Amino acid sequence: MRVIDTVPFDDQRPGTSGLRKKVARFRQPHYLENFVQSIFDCLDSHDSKMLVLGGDGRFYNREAIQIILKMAAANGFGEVRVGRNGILSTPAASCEIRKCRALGGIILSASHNAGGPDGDFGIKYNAENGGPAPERLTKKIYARSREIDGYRILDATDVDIDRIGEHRLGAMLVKVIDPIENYAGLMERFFDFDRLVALVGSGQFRMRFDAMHAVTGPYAHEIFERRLGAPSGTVVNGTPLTDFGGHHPDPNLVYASDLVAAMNGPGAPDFGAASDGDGDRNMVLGRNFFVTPSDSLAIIAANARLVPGFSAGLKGVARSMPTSGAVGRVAAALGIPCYETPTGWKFFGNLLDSGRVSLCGEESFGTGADHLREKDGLWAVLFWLSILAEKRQSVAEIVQGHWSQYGRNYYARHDYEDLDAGVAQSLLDHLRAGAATLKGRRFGGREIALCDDFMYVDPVDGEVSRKQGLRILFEDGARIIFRLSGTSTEKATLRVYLERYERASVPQNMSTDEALASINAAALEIGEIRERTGRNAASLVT
Ligand code: G16
Repeated sequence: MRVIDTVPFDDQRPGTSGLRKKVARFRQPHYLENFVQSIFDCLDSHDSKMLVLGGDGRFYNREAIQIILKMAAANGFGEVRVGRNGILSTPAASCEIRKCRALGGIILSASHNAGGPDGDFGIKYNAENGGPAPERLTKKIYARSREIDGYRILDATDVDIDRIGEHRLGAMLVKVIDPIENYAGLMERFFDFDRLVALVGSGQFRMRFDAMHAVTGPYAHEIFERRLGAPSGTVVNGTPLTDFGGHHPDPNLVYASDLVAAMNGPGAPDFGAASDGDGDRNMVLGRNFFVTPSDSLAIIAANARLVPGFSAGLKGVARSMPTSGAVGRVAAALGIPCYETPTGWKFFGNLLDSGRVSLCGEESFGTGADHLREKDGLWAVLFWLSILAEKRQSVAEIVQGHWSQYGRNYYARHDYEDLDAGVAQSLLDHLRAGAATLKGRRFGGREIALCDDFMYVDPVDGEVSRKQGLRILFEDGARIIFRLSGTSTEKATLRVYLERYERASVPQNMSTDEALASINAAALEIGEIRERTGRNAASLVT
């Protein structure tokens, strides 16, 4: 065991979901090691405890795993369970941590960000509940990273992580595990696989799942094709590649354009879905039809009783603040609470652990439940298949039926990417400074009822999170939210969330652009977006 002298880096503050940086930054001498040692130093006691380790297979995944294994051994862990080939999707890692009662886990991923030598890399710590480290821990890790002066590492040869088996690294046991088995088993218990086989394996129903050359490929082949009997070829781009084939593994209408084209073209399948780099996001499509993540969450809530995993009904639901209010309307009809949290899956952890909610989701293509403590892309796809198996309607009919019962929340997120960080921050600061003066002003025929900076008080531990996004609420229920992304690695991304509600009695046939045009115009004006950024429009609309 060697103790290596080091000096702190000043940029190791975890963002919305762990530490994300360019690969080149992570490969700088001591950079990864400093952060890993900072994590280890902040855990209560890890002597002889178990750690779960894996990642989404992106460039630098394998090297990072070898370093972390040697550091875990030198830091006194008793056992590390690592996914074969270094692979573990984020939901599968959450599943392993919970199943083997590990102290926690390290997941190597920059999620939907591009990979490869010039792309992004990331590292996040998940706690013993299987969920992302809560803010009090990420703050502690950051503080530790600012003062670290050494890290411990074992001098040893690399461990063979490509075959299932057991190895010794000093006194520590390394177990190379099948990354799929426990996760697939959990899905079999949550859903009625016989019913799904009757749909997916019937030969009458066609689906396409795009794994985007990211981590879900092997999971999707196993679950959809082997266990549910979908024809081979249902899963496309199913081999994980270190650079995701040069694409952004981000399941949205822009980056999953091949899937979108297939779903909108002649002979389109009945159902399409995609997942992201580390398998926690999902996008759901019907023939010529896109389901917004916010609507998907609401529709899952409304159909919860269709799956064995929710046979007792929902205890409550939660959505991140920028996510549309659609799920809240379902919760009100069911008579259950709907919690509103800041952006970041970590904020759902306490609500799930305390049994307050069973289902949660975010506008950023994330949906999940109390079966794990991470959002879960394949789970959401299996849920949609369960709804389709029961209703035997098209995706479009299911969504339109939902709107005709609950009304429709027209919704879009406008991203202004690659902004100068100072410019983006000053735009937010300006809004913050003027927030108090906006009440009562009218934009596009709507009056502003409230403008504030969202603050969250965790109902379980009382922890307060401030400055979680500028909210502009209009009297008719329309909203504009401004916040900066916490997952960009270099420049800043301004996110502007637009929403407007129409009652069930009104025809729901406007396009989203049309429905939100005046709200977008108000956002441009209130935020002085053109003047401050030089942009006339968002670079990405989802
Ligand atoms: C992460 C978080 C999500 C969050 C998303 C976007 O997802 O886990 O909770 O909604 O980032 O965050 P931001 O708006 O700050 O960029 P993922 O899939 O990237 O891990």
